[in-house]
Amino acid sequence: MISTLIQDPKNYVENPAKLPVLSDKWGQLEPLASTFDHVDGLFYFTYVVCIFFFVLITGVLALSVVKYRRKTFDQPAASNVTHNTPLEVIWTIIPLIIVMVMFVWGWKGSNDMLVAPADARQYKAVAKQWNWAFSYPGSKVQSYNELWLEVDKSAAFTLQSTDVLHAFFLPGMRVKRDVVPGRQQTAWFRPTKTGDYHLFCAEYCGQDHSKMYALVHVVTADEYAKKPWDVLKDSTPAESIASGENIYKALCISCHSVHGTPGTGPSWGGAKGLFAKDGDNVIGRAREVVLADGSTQTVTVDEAYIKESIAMPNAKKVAELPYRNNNMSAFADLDERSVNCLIAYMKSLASN
Ligand code: HEC
Ligand SMILES: [Cu+2]
Repeated sequence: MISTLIQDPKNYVENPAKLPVLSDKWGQLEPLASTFDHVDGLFYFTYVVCIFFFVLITGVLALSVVKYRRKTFDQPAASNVTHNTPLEVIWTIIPLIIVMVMFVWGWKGSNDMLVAPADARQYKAVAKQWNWAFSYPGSKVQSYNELWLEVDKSAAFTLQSTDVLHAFFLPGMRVKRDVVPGRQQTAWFRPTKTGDYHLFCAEYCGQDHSKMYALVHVVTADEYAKKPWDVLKDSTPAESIASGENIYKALCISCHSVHGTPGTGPSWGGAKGLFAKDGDNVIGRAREVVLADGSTQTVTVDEAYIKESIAMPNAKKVAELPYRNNNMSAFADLDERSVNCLIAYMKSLASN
């Protein structure tokens, strides 16, 4: 599920060389990689209209200021025009026509963007602080911060947020949609070129918003059929630990450290970590937790506590400050194999 490319979300920021380059030409859109060419047409049309009228209006204005200025203090006004009906009709009708062209063009285009074709593949994208999780039709495995799509095949998304406002922005596909908690949004597009594309979160969503990023791979039908996202290795304990570490880096690293350094959430390792070593055994440490009703309780960290902390973080909140006042977004949709890999990784961090 986690590819080898993944995925310390911070990697993308630290290794920009890995990323597709954004168009840096002034005033130009990203190269178009979907069927939504009306966005480009409308954008450049509006752009040209704006430049034309800017030059025309400021030009006439500047010319008049110079040519018809009062040259001596007592020069009388050369003329005293109050209105000009034909001219006023013209400068009302022409802009009206131009604006109607923009309206119809944009209205038709935005209608096309709302309704996905019937043969579109149905994906789900879940946004949370600070990562993206993607579900594929006919596959139980999700991928994180990395998405695979087939070229020339419509992809329809339901968009969900488990915490705050995010936005699903693929500049190359000409798609941008807010992801609103408690509400199901949709978006679709048909990628037309193979390659790697950006998916940014385009709505400020907290401290690591700028690192909330996913890489979108548009691949051929043959490559897509191999399910490149389905690569979770967990057949040996060592593989499970390595996979757990990858998932940690994709989903949890922004709030949890593994060597004792405090973060938004408590560290998984170090003297106050989740597990301690007792000879050859790994045992859970004691935790003071706050229940939903506000009462406190002492628990011993075990698999059930970890699973509950992942799926329902508010059921038992760590009582220690500042963690008690910080929130973790729920990962209720994380599949069981991934959770088991995470637990294997957490246990591998046990120290004396
Ligand atoms: C947005 C920040 C954030 C992210 C991302 C996050 N957590 Fe947390 N986590 C917290 C906070 C804050 C707490 C402490 C408050 C609480 O218990 O809800 C916590 C507590 C926990 C606990 C209980 C820890 C203890 O010491 O008893 C576990 C287990 C846990 N998180 C697992 C995870 C896993 C697994 C992931 C990734 C899949 C993850 N967290 C991602 C913020 C986060
Ligand atoms: Cu976001």
